[in-house]
Formats: sequence, structure tokens, C-alpha cells
Amino acid sequence: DYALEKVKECLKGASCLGADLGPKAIRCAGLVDAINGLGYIVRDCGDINPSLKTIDSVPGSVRLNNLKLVNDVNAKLYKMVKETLSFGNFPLVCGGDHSLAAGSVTAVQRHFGKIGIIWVDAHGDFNNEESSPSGNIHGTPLSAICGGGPENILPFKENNAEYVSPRNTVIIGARALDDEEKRLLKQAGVTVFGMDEIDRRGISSIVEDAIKIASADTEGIYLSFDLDAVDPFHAPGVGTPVKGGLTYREAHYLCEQLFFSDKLLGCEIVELNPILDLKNETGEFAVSLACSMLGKTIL
Ligand code: DIR
Ligand code: MN
Ligand code: MN
Ligand code: MN
Repeated sequence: DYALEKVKECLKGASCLGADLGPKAIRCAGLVDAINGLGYIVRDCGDINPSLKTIDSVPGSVRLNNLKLVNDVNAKLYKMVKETLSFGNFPLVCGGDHSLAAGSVTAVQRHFGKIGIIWVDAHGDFNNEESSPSGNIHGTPLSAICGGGPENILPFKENNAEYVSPRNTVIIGARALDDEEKRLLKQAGVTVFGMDEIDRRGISSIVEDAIKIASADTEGIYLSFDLDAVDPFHAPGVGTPVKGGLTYREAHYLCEQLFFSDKLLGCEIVELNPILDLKNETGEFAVSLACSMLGKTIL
């Protein structure tokens, strides 16, 4: 019907059709059983769905696509993550579009105070309203979190969250940055470990540096893992695949080391889009990464 068509149209603007199915695909791949198998008790808070009334009636009427819808989901996610933390539980957020990080990170920041961020991604997600070539909010959340805008992404402002210092922010796996975005990252002082540096130095030394940077004078680290950081050979089910990404083991090693650092405050796995992933390989990959983030080891 009309409303459903509208939803589809709008989700298409945010990234591309199908990102809303990500959480379902992760559940189907056996997320809860796998985490139970590690000895944890899982409290599945369920999916967050946008209210139909938040769908912008005139798509493209604002510079940022689907701003109201994204803000609606993030306000709900903020509450959910905040509550999870206040119960003393560890949040694992599954997406969905990466724009959800504005909601999850705000909650983690408000709960713990000063935090560091490790952002694993093929992209920088460091555009602001002016620099964004697409108007897609998933290209902007890290900038918003670090105080570079867009400023109208809730629930940052609303909850007086403090911006995360770019000095404690690290991107790993980058290989598709916009020119203006590169300039903004440099200007802000974010550490960016591109794929070339991983090739040269190896993942272990990069992860060691990243943990040091993100945990310097902070309460701990939030891990935001965009599945498009991984090579599309292993993770084809993402909205914007880019060749030349992390290998299967590099991705796992990173998660394993973060667990062992004892600095993890929470984590998220995002951008799973099962539509181009008929065997749900990427969903299974996401589950195995979640297990590594939560302490699964080889021996
Ligand atoms: C591009 C693409 N930098 C943008 N970003 C993506 O639209 O801002 N992020 N795909 O995941
Ligand atoms: Mn990405
Ligand atoms: Mn994205
Ligand atoms: Mn991303």
C-alpha cells in the first residue's frame, strides 16, 4: 500500500533498500544462540522501527535525506542503550544503517563520560551537511559525534551529550574517503588507518596503536563496526561495498584484541543488507564477529 511504498522510498534514500532487514538477518544467522553459547545471558530488546509519521512528506526537502526518520529511530535507540547500560548490561547494537551511531554513541557517552571510539569502516562517515555529496546521513555520523556537524542529528544536542574528542577517535580500514572529508578528518585530528597502512604494518600493530589512542584518558572504548570495512569477498551483503578490504582474519583479530584489552564499553555491527546476500553469508560473518567481540578465542 501507499504507506509501505513511502517507507521503501525513504529507506532507499538513507542508504539503500534492505538495510532495515539487517537485524533480522543477524538473528536468522543465530546471534542469540551463539552468544548464549559463550556463557552470557542475552536480553534481546527487539527491533526499533520508525513511526510512519516521521517519514518526510517531501523527500529531498531538506539537505539530509530522511532526517526525521533517522532522528526518530535514534531517539528510541538512545533510550534503549541508556537503559541497557543502567542495568549494568553490555550493549551490542545490530544495524541497520550506520546513522544509528548518533543514537548509540550518545547513550554510551552520557553513561560513562569521556569515551574513545574505534570506527571500523571502508568510509570515513565524516561528512557534514555542507560537505556531504549524497545527503545520506550514514556518511556523517562520526563527524556529528565529534562535534563537526550535522548538528541537527538527535539525540546529541537534546541530551547535552559531550562530543567525543577526535584525539580519541580512530578509523580502521578506510579506502573510500571524499576529498573534502579527508580534509575535515585531518583538520579535526582523527587518526585514520587506511588499508595501505594495514598492508604495510600489519593489523596487530595497527590495533595496538588504535587501542592506545582511543583509551588515552578515557573511560573506555566503543567499537562501531561497519561490515563494509571487510572485503566484499567475505561480506557482500552491505549497502556500499568497496574492494580491497579487511580479510576474514584481520577483522576477527581486531575484535578479539579489543575484547582482551578490557576497554570495551559496548559495540555495534552495522550496514548489513541481506538483499544481495542470498546465503546470508554476511549475516553469519556478523555473528562470528560478535562472538569475537565478546571473548570467543581459537584456543
Ligand atoms: C559518501 C559515502 N562518503 C557519502 N559514504 C558511505 O555519501 O557521504 N558511508 N557509503 O557508508
Ligand atoms: Mn561504510
Ligand atoms: Mn554506510
Ligand atoms: Mn559506515
